[in-house]
Amino acid sequence: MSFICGVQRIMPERTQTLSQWVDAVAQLAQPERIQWCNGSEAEWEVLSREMLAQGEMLPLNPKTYPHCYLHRSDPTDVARVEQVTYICSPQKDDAGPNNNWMSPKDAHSLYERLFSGCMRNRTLYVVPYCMGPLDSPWSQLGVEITDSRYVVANMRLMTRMGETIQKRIQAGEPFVRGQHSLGDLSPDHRYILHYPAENLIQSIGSGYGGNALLGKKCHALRIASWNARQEGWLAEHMLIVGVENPEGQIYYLAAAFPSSCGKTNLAMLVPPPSFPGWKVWTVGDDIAWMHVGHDGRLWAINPEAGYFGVVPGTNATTNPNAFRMIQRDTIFTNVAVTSDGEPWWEGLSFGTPAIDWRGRPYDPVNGPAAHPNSRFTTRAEQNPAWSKHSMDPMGVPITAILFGGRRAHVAPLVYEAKNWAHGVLTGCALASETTAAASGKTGVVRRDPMAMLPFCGYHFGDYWRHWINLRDRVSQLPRIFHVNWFRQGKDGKFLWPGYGENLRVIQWILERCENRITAQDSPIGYLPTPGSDFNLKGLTLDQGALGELFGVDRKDWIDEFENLESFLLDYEPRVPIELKEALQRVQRELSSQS
Ligand code: OXD
Ligand code: MN
Repeated sequence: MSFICGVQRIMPERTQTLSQWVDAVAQLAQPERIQWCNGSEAEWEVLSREMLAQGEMLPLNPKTYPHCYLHRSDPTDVARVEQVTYICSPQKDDAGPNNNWMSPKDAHSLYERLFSGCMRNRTLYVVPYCMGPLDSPWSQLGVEITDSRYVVANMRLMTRMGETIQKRIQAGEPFVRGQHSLGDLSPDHRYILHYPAENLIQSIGSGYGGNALLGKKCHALRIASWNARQEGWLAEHMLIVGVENPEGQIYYLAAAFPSSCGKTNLAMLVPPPSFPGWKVWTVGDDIAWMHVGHDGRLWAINPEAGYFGVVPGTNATTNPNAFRMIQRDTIFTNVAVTSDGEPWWEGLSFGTPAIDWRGRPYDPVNGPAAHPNSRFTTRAEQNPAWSKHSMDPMGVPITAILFGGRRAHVAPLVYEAKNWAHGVLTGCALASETTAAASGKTGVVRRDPMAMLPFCGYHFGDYWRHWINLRDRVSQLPRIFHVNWFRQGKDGKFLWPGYGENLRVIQWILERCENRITAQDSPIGYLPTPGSDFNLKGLTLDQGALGELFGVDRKDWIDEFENLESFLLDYEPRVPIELKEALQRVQRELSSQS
């Protein structure tokens, strides 16, 4: 146990050294050889040559896409698998209804069975990595053991990886252990097991990013959220973005959206011509670790060093920064290819696919050319909007927290929570239509509190309590807002243009945070007054759009809160009283006005 900047670091006692642990895994998995990865260019040269020779990576057009490669995954292995993702906490109740639970004893014996001999004729790679800036007290070290070269190649881009981390661990720094094998890639033998009390992850049967790059969802969210509760900080599924106004002042926002709902686009937003002098800086596009700073503000670091983003829909208009960033040194997964050997995806806006994501000649009867959850992996520094403050050991101070979902109806464009408990309730009430990032049906509205449903490593009731309690420790609490870029009219068309125009919403949020403007009171929160303080200059919207974008339909909201109330019942008796009071207050106001 140690103290870092007021945080008590709690890591389980470890009796095994790094090499003893690697030896033990090797003894079970029986690899042909073991390779300790040092993160060097020479190592990448060899690895990439082997991957190309084995067909694990295919070259793309070297003239137009230098150092870019395509990886095709097994067609049954294209997304996160929530149904076989487990939290193996000592007590079942601590995992909560939001997680699948397996007892640590059963999980360990399942692991022993599945990992036995699973690396025969393969290489076992040892990948030491750091989540967060190398010199940050908030960063955490980890080691992933894997038999997938694709995983090594992606971990090189997504984390700070290599020899220096290995040395730090060998000198005694605590680390999270991750054991990964492709196994036989059969969905029946696929399991993602987390032991938060042991800082241990075991993943078998999948090579997909969210299941196999263990530094990302498994370590930086599921294990880290458990640690964060014990140590008094937050590990969240949030982008971190800096918004600079023409006066040169930068405000940092953290924003939670469910997977594939535009976090990367918002993090890399390009101000439209109607916002001269404004700049947007990306600190992170997926995960935020937030600590209470000495000044009583909440400070955020991005534990990742790269982006594992959804490709379809990315083009020079929707996300110019991402579009430019992925023109070189990028690994594409499950995109289509043109006859010129260029990557292609739906929404690219030019070119024609010749070969689909499965390697077949493209035929529209087979569905989309690129898989809807096809991805790019790129180093963060390639983003033209990359913020150098991503490297700051103490991170950036957070002015506002945004929660957003993909809601065709009900949720207005933006509203502000009335106080911290109401803000936590607003996050808790987050609901969104499902997307291709997880296996299962898409387009179904599901409750996804704080966009953490697939990622919170413990009981949601305790998690909300942890959020509520933060107000006693953060003297300058961020203000909390809810946004919805996806509202549709009766004809099914989006009412809001989104993308760069979302800066209008952010401007309103920042002006609220600076107490420069007033807002309309409503039971669900404070709303902009269209035509007065909300900047609509130069924007043409469909007729009637404003009324829907800024309106609260009382009947819809009464239903929404009834649904929320019954959702919360599943988490009793651990739902904080403050949340229930905030919920009842909204319900009272909604019904008193009807
Ligand atoms: C992701 C996800 O890959 O949320 O970021 O699924
Ligand atoms: Mn994500």
